[in-house]
Amino acid sequence: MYFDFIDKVKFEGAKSENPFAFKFYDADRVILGKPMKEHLPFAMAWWHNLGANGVDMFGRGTADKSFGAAEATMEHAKAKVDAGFEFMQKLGVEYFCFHDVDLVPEAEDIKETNRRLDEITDYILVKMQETGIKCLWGTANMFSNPRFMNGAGSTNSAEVYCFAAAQIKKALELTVKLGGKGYVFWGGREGYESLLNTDVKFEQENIARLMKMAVEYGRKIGFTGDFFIEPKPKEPMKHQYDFDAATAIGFLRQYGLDKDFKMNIEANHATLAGHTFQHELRISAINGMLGSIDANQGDYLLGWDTDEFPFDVYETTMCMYEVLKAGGMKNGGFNFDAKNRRPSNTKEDMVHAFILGMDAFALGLIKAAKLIEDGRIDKFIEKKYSSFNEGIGKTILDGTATLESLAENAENLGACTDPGSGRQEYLESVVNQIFFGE
Ligand code: XLS
Ligand code: CA
Ligand code: CA
Repeated sequence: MYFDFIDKVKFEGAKSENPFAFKFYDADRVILGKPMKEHLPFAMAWWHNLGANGVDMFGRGTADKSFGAAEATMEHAKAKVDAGFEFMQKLGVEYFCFHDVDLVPEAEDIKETNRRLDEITDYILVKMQETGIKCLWGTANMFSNPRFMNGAGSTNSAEVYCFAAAQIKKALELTVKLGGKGYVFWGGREGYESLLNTDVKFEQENIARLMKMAVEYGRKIGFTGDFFIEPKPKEPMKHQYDFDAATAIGFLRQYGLDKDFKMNIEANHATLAGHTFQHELRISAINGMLGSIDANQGDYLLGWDTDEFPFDVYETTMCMYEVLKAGGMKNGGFNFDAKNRRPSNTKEDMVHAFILGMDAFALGLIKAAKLIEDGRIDKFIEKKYSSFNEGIGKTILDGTATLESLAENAENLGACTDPGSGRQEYLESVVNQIFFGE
């Protein structure tokens, strides 16, 4: 046992001062007809929770993630599985997400890496059967190995491209083996630093070719879930091709990949792109592409990917508002792609972080449901566009209007038309009333 200081973390309510209890996440509480745990399929990110030790460019790690085994060994890989499953069980987290190289130490030879992956996933499968814990999505890490310095799908080297293909092939096989509901393409180093040395068109076409091969192979081996693109505007490259949801959706449509792919939206990536988290979710949802969520938050004072545990309840509320409005996410969940701050370096801190994140999303769910039940925001928006329900507006929507008919109408309207107030401040006060009015 690695987390012997806790039993199963329980819901104790908002007044509880127990640091190892949920204050708001009550798995079986029904909200809008569904228990919280069905609204919120939480997932543990293997890489952060079991791997991130606080190392940064100024200093070594501060947290011990050895789990009692020597690092870079298969014993360590297994200890991570044991610790991960104990952690998920105790927190009531029902899913995990992984990169290939999160699971085992990468060998020099890809055949040996794959053998290790087979061994560890056999071990993981047993744990999954014992606990009922499931895989949300898998992915391939095509950005850490130096061979990917010029990209994976966007590399200049056909040989490196083969390595990328080999990793995707294996990661897809593992995702199918573990019953994963999704397969993620995060852009990694698919981007560029300088146009002086880059053929953008060539690189983007090659990325699309790789994705097409992935879809073909995935479907061939029985992958029925969703492929996801996870947009991010920068970091590690200066320009990442999957800048934001709108860009990624345009790319998928251009290359005929839109039937198989959806978006995996990460909060911190949205803010790096100069958008709100809610904006990225809305753009995905209105295009039928809200696939899954990487649940974290960034820091508005910092221009990089801080991957903090979500704590801002306004943000989680607006996220849940979008998810509820979209009718949930078929193959998606809420993956805590988040890490403890460097000085929060104990096992207790790992537990606090998940309690914080799960409570923040539970509160977001409760408040978003109230906003929807309250109905004032919906009513306002309906009324705002109501001029399109009749008269000249209706002719625009039903397609009978022409530029001439509209122009003629304008000529008869006189000097000025008032479109009506946007009432932003009023609506913001409604949100605060829902938050604090009881
Ligand atoms: C990095 C990404 C990455 C993806 C999975 O910024 O968030 O962790 O989620 O490759
Ligand atoms: Ca992510
Ligand atoms: Ca991130």
